[in-house]
Amino acid sequence: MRSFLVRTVLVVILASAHLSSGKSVPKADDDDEFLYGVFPDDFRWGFATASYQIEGGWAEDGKGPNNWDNFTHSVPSPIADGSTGDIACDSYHKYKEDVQLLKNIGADYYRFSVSWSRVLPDGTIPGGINQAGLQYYNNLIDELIANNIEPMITLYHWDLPQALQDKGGWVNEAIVQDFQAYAALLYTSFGDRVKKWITFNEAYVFCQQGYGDGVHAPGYKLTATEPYKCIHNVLKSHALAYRLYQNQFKPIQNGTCGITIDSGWYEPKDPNNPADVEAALRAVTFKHGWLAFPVYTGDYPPVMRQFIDRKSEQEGREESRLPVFTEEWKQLLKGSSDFLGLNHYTTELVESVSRADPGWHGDQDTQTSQDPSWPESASSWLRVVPFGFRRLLVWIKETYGNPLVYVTENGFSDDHSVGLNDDKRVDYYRSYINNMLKAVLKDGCNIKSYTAWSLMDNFEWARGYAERFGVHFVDYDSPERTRTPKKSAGELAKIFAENGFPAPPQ
Ligand code: GBH
Repeated sequence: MRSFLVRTVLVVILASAHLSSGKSVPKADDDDEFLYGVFPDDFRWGFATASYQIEGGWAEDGKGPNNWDNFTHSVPSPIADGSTGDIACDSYHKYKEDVQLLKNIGADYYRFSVSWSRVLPDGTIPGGINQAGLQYYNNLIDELIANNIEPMITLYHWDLPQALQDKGGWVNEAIVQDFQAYAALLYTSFGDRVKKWITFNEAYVFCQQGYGDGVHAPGYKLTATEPYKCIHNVLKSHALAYRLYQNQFKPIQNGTCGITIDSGWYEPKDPNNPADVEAALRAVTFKHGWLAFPVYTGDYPPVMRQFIDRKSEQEGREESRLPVFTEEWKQLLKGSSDFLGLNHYTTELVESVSRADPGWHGDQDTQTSQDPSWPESASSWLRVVPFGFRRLLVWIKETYGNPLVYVTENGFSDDHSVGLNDDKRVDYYRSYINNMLKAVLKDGCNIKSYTAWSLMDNFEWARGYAERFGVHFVDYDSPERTRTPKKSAGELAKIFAENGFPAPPQ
């Protein structure tokens, strides 16, 4: 008993030492070199979209309303251009065309999400299953398979049935059971043909920006505890949905299940200042580790526990704003992902500052910014920093023990004035994919697929249709929502077909 305890304690200390020390990555001298080479033969290429951003058909064939319908319909509009996803790209009617776009580029797979309220109008099984909603996804899946494109499903990409939002959404723990029932319905309905499942897309965004910053649905502002509660319930929901698949579906269906976590890369503003170096490590740990530490170790990162507990105490609170997992939940969480889905777009500089504003931003004691010399996009937050992608991939390798990584999103925004000659997007894809190639060939990262965001221009959340991420141009003025390939579509078709960048002819 005693030696068991000693051993357990030691293992825990060693594991957390390894996990919290995650060295910051030194500057590489080959950052500016273009690496010629190809990915391993089993590497796969694809595109991603999300239900609310492309489908439209918001009130068709029995679909129930969701929190994004409500948010975009509220007055005054919280969306930059006052738009909604009511029609979006009309993919509810045009999915066959979407599949042809994928086929033309030579995509191996398509990552799309299911609109929860389209299949369960009030979010629950007792509230009734909408067969027409299931039929839509069955049709899409069958069309993909008929065209030799593998379906990859995200269960939750931010659109929550309004009936569940009305009960508190992700800050009400009851949602954990609702999500499990929803997951069971999808595994049962589609699992004979779908072998890759992603429970959540970027929980950071809908929890922090939805329940803390208020720029996303449901639009709750300035709450210092809700985003932490939200993530806590998301992690529990993820754990149960993963275990359900692992125990009841995987033995028969043979697929895999994981989670997608977004993270930028964080560079110290002053690399010679140890406080900034530590702050940069804290920033990536608060962003990526918030979700990924529980999934890999069963608990939140030690640095989050330390900072948030201390600040909560200083605020005179009885309890920490960061919730605590019971032993049982830790066990359910630990190892709850067959692969790590990664969404990455940009890099930030981090300064160490002491802050007193309660909440996820202030809790880190950091201030972030971007280098004005980094090339801009149409999105205020997105600058082009290709080497940051490689740094993040190496940090993930070292921090979590070289997990299997699927890059589930990466992309660049411009606006309608750019049209089809999207040279900056071409450069972005070439340089980011090249840095991923370095991560695989030079750094030994275990990355097996790459997903470009996005197949076509779509509803960019709080920015509406003003920012375009697609490799196909969507004409929102035409009732047909005509899709036209941009230059980047041709470039990605070439990279996909050649599996990277084979050496130029000598
Ligand atoms: C991903 O979010 C999403 O998964 C995808 O749906 C989205 O379309 C895509 O990337 C491009 O954004 O300036 O206050 O409006 C990436 C994370 C979330 C970062 C929204 C920028 C906007 C904050 N992005 N956020 S704000």
